[in-house]
Amino acid sequence: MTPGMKSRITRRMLMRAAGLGALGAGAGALVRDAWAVVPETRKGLGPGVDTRPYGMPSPHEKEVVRRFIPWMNATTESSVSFTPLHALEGIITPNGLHFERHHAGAPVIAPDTHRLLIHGMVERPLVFTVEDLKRFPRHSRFHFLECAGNGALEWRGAQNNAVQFTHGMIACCQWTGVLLRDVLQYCGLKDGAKWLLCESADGAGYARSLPLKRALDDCLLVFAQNGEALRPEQGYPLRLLVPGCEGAASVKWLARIEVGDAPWMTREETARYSDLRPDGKARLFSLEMEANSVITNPCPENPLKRKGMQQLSGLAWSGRGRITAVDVSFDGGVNWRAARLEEPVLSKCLTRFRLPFEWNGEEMLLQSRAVDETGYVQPDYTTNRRNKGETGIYHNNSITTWHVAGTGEVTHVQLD
Ligand SMILES: Nc1nc2c(c(=O)[nH]1)N[C@H]1C(S)=C(S)[C@@H](COP(=O)(O)O)O[C@H]1N2
Ligand SMILES: [Mo]
Repeated sequence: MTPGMKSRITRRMLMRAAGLGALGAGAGALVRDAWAVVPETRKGLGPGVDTRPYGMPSPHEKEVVRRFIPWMNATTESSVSFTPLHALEGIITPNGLHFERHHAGAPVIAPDTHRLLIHGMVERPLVFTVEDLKRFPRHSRFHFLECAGNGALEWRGAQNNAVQFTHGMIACCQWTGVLLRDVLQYCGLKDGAKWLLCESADGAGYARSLPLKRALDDCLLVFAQNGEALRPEQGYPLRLLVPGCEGAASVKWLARIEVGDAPWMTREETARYSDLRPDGKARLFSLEMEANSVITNPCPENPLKRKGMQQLSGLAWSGRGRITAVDVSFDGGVNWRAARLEEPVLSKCLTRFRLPFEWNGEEMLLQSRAVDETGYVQPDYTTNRRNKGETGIYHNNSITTWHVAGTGEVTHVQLD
């Protein structure tokens, strides 16, 4: 730019150049001296290529971290850390921000000493190294992983004023691995085989029963997430991924698969991860995560800062397939408007929805409601409670309500 051009830059020109004409007042500041805004950093040298062999986010993003709730569990080794959903864009969770749920901490296991034993009702009981498994055909697939306890705080009546805590037990990665089906067929399944026991190498001796039908569908033995090796927290060097199902089924540090004809009824599928109904009976193996959604902007962590155009967005997902629609209400569920679903819209994967709107300081009750390809519609809190009972803490996919005050402040409220 020449000094002569400088004086001719008007606010309208700047906005048009950026394609922001519709934003109205307040979206930018009037420039009087363009030279005054040349960054200081352009005058000096930044750190060289030898300073960060493995890159980290800008120090200005240091608040974007996983967080945990100290009172929730007795120890941090058997606990959960939450994904900062409010600070993320698109549908992929960066590896360092993937929520963690451990029952005995995250062990660091050397890949060359790790083994997977497959035995029980198979023709050929075999022990695999990770290298052995990598010789099967590989697949990379985008899937969410969600703990059945996501939303549990709300079920318990704790009005957590942060989307990180109401919905942060979810993450979404491109997972790379081999099909469990291929490996099981290589071992040869015996007639009558109906269930698997999947057991880990961690201190918890964590184990879950998995219906064989599901194992032969789209389950992956995973060794990579988002293009790099699994993180220790996610089960390095090998984990099971059961797409669309409660996270507890996706056994990390996977070390043993036993094939049998009935479920094992381990602690983690009876005393835990089951839903006690009002009639005294429990829902067991309710594996599929039902359609759910939440608005991440605005949300308690992202209040509205000024009037005018707002960029509402959020996440929707279903363990049963693709999301087909997300509706947004500004008045607590009386009227609904269709949000735009951003591509890609994939099966058993997070879907980003967007809906720009104009805000003039009015109070709002914001809600989102997801619909999946089976026609399932995300329920409101009261309906969901009626179906799943009053005592449970798992499988809460109720519609969430954010109250937006005239100041733009956002709080989590419960509508009956
Ligand atoms: N070996 C082992 N596998 C495990 C667990 C565990 O504690 N140990 N936790 C389970 C639960 S309850 C969930 S929700 C997911 C969490 O996976 P993540 O820590 O990668 O987010 O792992 C599952 N697999
Ligand atoms: Mo979980």
